[in-house]
Amino acid sequence: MSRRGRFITFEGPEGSGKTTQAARLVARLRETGREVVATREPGGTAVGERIRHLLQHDETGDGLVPEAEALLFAASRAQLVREVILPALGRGAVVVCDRFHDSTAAYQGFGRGFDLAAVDAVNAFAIGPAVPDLTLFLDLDLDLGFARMAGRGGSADRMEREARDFHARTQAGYRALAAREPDRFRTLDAAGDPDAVAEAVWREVARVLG
Ligand code: T5A
Repeated sequence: MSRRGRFITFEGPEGSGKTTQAARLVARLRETGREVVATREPGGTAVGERIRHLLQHDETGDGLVPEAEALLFAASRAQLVREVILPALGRGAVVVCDRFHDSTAAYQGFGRGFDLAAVDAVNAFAIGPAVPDLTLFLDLDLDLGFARMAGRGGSADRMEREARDFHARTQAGYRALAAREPDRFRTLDAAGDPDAVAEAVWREVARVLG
């Protein structure tokens, strides 16, 4: 399938502001008259949302072994790519995704400690040609992120309940991934106020959209 659109992903630790910034970017892009497809991971399709529930909130998920967890994230992604992302890119849309395959590398690769080459292979199988044009890594001090999540209220999901060490490995993993692919990744300081972060996001997106 020919690919005329652009694919932008948001990544980062818990509470770094991905959902907030993805929504702001989508609104600003739509003001330009472009077709914009906003989606998220895990989820974004009927199948993916069922997988999301299992991974995050269903008590059945408490029995998941880490290998099954990694493959379920990949399964949700494989569905999203074929059902939503590739068709949208083929139409020339801008696709904005809140988390994508780098989350599996960071959380399951670095966080759970799986061999990165194996995780890369699973990711490659799941995403096929849907490699992001731009990945915005919102980097934030872990404690600030946890404080934001606490301020938002609600109960923590299965991944959020992981130990701080796990989240520290994940964040270090993101930094390693950004260093590994400097052309695709842009690291943004997520500690600023939402307007400042949104301006930094916009500068990077404008560069990619031309
Ligand atoms: N996961 C996911 C894997 O382990 N492997 C995978 O392959 C994938 C795809 C997904 C979970 O699954 C894991 C990672 C996650 O643990 P989720 O519900 O999608 O779970 O959770 P997150 O992606 O972490 O999203 P969150 O909503 O939890 O955090 P966000 O999106 O980073 O932050 P956001 O925008 O919701 O903001 C959080 C709070 O901070 C405020 C917001 O108003 C909100 O209250 N805020 C700010 N406050 C001050 N200054 C700013 N600049 C702010 N920006 C936002």
